Amino acid sequence: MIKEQYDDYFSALIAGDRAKCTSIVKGLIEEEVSVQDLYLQLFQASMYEVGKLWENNKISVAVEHMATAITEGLLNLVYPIIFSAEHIGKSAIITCVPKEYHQIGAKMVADIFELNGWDGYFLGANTPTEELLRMVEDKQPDLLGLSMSLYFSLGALEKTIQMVQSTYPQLDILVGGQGFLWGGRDVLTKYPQVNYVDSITGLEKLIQTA
Ligand code: B12
Repeated sequence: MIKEQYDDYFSALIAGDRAKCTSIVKGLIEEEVSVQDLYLQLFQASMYEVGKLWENNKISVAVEHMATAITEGLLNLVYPIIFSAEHIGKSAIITCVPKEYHQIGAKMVADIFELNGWDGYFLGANTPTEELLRMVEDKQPDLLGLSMSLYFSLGALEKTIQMVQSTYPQLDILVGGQGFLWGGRDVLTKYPQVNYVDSITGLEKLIQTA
């Protein structure tokens, strides 16, 4: 279903046609396409394609910003599905590491927790570690998810892990994001309780077996 609509959706996305993108997504939701497929095959695939065009100077920064803003808005269309799951009394905090502005992937991760009955507290981009610690103190989550899209955020990620673990050594931490495509996973072996998960598919398997 998504395959047939993808090209039309992508053209509308880079043309800034919000109405058309919205109508395609609403149609797919009505056809009961799963949230996971919508996230991976439509939103993630199109943003990766936007990234390639941007990297190769085929679209401007302004078009990339517009496509990002449209995608962030469209994520809200699935909220009625996401928040309809029965809650099971578990919670996760999901955030981007300091100086990391790529927040769509992290938002999807928080949504997958909600879809599986957890409270998924999403803190967004560039969260200062002191503020994160305050939130952990307040919410006492079962799990912390850290998102890193840039390889050069690895130092910030390690610092965040060290600060969190100095106060909450037992807290399970999941890390993910495209930053790890360039390496960095070996660094994680130094830290107990920290696991890398490559996608929301892997995440869902992990949540369901936890
Ligand atoms: C949109 C975008 C931006 C926007 C982000 C705005 C926003 N509101 O999010 C802005 C304009 C801010 C931006 C800035 C930059 N960007 Co940019 N950006 C992108 C773009 C086009 C899309 C990102 C996106 O939304 N992807 C879709 C999401 C759904 O995918 P995802 O992040 O991979 O998330 C999935 C998984 O990775 C995983 N996941 C992610 N986090 C987590 C966390 C956990 C716990 C788990 C379990 C899983 C998980 O699950 C998600 C769902 O499957 C990408 C291209 C691309 N390939 O993604 C480049 C890209 C990420 N950007 C890139 C770069 C280089 C930059 C800049 C340095 C550019 C510059 N010179 O200024 C700056 C850095 C800013 C900063 N300090 O963060 C590079 C990164 C290369 C690298 N890894 O080092 C990319 C890949 C583009 C490219 N091909 O060169 N960018």
